[in-house]
Amino acid sequence: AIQACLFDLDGVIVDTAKYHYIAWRELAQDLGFDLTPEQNELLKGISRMESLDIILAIGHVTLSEEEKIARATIKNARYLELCQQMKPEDALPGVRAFLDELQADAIRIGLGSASKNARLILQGLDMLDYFETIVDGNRITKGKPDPEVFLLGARDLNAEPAATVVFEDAVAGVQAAKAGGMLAVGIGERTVLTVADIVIPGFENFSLTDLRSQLGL
Ligand code: B16
Ligand code: MG
Repeated sequence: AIQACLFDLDGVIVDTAKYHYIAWRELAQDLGFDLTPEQNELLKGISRMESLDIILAIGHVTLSEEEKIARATIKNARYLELCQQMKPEDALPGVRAFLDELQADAIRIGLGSASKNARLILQGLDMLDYFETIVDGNRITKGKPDPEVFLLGARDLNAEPAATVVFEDAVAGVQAAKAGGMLAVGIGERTVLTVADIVIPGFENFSLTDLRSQLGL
């Protein structure tokens, strides 16, 4: 039986990637190069400072550690400014109904995100109350694809990894779930999320019954 479900935030609960992209692109342009939407894909599920390193490599720019922190701080302030437009109706289609179903079935719910802004975002969506535990970028020492984020979440919820389902849109996140011995539901495309147990386009028209039958549980 499914004991717990752990959700990634960006790309699963809400589309914040578009705001990350605007803020990272401004940082790149300030440094004299552009960032394409395809390059932005590489940053999904990756921590803030690792994302910055990837972007600097794309632009062939080298910065001192101080300068990197300063740039990342400006990027985050801009990102949070953009996130202020976020409203409860910005939760991705079907997510709320799915969480309601889990709650009604007494399946425990947690968040496993690389973001240090996870609480703020959930607050903006008015969805904090769904989550019994939040494991975010402030708590973890190793980013996805390391399983730490989801193992901590399962432990907080007293769930066995093998009875825990992770919902993830990023390749690194699906890998993290599998490395932790969990069931992984990819949100996106099968061609991209190759190691997921099942892949769905989103939560619209997806019920707990569908989850159980597709996982063979
Ligand atoms: P922050 P997730 C990740 O969140 C995003 O996908 C990734 O693009 C972002 O760089 C990372 O959070 C860190 O975010 O700058 O807010 O700490 O998908 O793991 O929920
Ligand atoms: Mg994500």
